[in-house]
Amino acid sequence: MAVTISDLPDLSSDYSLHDDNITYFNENGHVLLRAVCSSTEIAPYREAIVNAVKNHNHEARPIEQRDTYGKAFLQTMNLWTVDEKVKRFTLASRFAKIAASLMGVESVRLYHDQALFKEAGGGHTPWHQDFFYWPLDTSKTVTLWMPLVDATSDMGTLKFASGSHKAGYLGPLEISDASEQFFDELVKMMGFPLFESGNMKAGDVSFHAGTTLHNAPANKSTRNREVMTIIYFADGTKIAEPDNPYRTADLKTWLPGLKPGDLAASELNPLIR
Ligand SMILES: O=C(O)CCC(=O)C(=O)O
Repeated sequence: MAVTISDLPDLSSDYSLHDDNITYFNENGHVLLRAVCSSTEIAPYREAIVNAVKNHNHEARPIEQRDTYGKAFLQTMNLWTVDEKVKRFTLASRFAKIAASLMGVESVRLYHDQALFKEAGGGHTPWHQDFFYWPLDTSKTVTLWMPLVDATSDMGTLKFASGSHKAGYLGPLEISDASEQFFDELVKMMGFPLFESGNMKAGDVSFHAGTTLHNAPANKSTRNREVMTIIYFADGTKIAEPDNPYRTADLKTWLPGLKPGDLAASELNPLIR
């Protein structure tokens, strides 16, 4: 029987984040936290998110006919705005409080959520910095990345270049073969240690900063890597002048009605406490 809203577990209780986790995040630009949700908590949300992806993702091309970006994952964005059950997940205060603590801020706003399902046989995710896409005048951004199923490393869990966030914004490269090649060389040249997330249980979470270089291997397994992500930024952030077409498009889509210099606080960016 399908999950109803009243079946969904309450995700407002605190996760016990340790100072060590925060120190690690500040040093490395990413941190892996185990069991942010229990398997019992995650199961009904998984059902809701998988159904929402089925209803709202319209990719119909076989993997072989897509480019590198299209092969990497089925991307379905801002599901919280179209599905009340997903909304309960995306706006959960347990997650937002971790995000705020990691960034050392009072409170956070939502940028957007996105389901990223790397299909069985799906391709690698090239090296990139998320910040390339965002017209936000801050370094205080963080992405929550949570598998909804147990994800083994051969399904494509994330790899991070530790400490790369401290190098700041490294240039206008969208997720592509070119970003993979450029940043692969840069990672080697700069000698950033690599951190592979390895096997993750459903409900484990990695958080990474907006300028942390990351990629993911292909999904060599026969199972879909079902992942939900939520992007947060510090409350009080202003909108920066977009300097590439992706940032211009993001401004229109995720910060509707706002312009450079405005507080990033549209109706799509609720404060989450
Ligand atoms: O899930 C992936 O393969 C990539 C995820 C990613 O780049 C992100 O969440 O910022």
